[in-house]
Amino acid sequence: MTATKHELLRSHLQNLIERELAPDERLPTERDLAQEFGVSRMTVRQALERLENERRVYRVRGAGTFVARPAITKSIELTSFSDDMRRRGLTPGSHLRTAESIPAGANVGFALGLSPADEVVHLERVRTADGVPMCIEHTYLSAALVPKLLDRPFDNSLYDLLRDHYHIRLVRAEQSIRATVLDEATATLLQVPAFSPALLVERTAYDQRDRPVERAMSTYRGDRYAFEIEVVRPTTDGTG
Ligand code: 16G
Repeated sequence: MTATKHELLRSHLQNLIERELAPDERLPTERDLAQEFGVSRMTVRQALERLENERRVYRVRGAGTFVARPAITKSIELTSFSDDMRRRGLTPGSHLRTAESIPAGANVGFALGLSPADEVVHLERVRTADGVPMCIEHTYLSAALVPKLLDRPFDNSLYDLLRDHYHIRLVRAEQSIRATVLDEATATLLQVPAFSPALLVERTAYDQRDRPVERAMSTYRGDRYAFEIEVVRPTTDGTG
């Protein structure tokens, strides 16, 4: 079966974006593409609009269509504490304070789709960056999904452990971020004055089969942590 003009145009554009052009370089004009592929300008425009909606190109009125920078920022990726610190050029660390198997209770149970009496593994860890405490994490995992987890060492990344030993990859999460102040005990652990501001991030993370696997409450020092959130204005009309 031979490729249609449409398909040829699409794969040509894909090749331009992925291989031939660098970010912020201009694509050929609609007119040139239409001529080259023997299709209408409307067809070219639709193909470009689609790429624009996928945020692989952007258009500047009167100037043309440009290759977008790969739009991945921390905010739209599901990352682990270890990933975040390494990206900042810091060495991640962890002090395990609690590791226990307990009943889920109402809130954690609800988040993980369990009944309150079902067992969860609870870990409390002080997370460090270059040895400096950055965050206190309470993590709850559905015990049935991670048998014998408590027999394993927790010196390193929990997400790596889940992936390597349980074939669980966390692929998406629901997350909320709110401001809080540190009580005295938590402030001591984080080596800051009591009642310092902090960020409380609550996360329910789902695996590749969309099972809720982890409920986590992470309290980050407000003086050392910022969340970057990329916001994108939706494309309202196709006229560029
Ligand atoms: C992040 C997650 C936490 C997860 C941890 C795993 C947030 C708010 N929390 O801190 O849910 O347990 O990473 O990190 O993003 P690890 O793989 O380095 O142990």
